[in-house]
Amino acid sequence: MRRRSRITHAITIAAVVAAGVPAGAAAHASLVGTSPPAGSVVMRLPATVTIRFDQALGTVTSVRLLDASGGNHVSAAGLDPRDARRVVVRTTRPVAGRYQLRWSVVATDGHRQQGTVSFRARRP
Ligand SMILES: [Cu+2]
Repeated sequence: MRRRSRITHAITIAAVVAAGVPAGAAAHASLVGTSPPAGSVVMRLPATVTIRFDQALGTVTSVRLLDASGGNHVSAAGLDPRDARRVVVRTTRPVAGRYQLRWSVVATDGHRQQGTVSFRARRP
């Protein structure tokens, strides 16, 4: 999956360069990090979880924040209106335990990116 998307991206860059357009025009977004960070243990689920990329995004396709029993704790998710590199996720119904933050976005070059990050909350 990851390899395939890299290959697709390389082909896109090659096509853009061949067309004489600067390669920088093909903005490809990579995950910079999340808050809470991957693998971290927080006291409680924060009211806002953020996902940061190195390039502006076009669309947030889906964001889920799943607890150990599969319950979704997202009340709203979307691009930060002041910074299109950031996805802001409002959370709800905090519980203790492991969370999986699953995101799917489309970068401004039209490429879909998806991933999962896990963290834990000590208390509800
Ligand atoms: Cu791309």
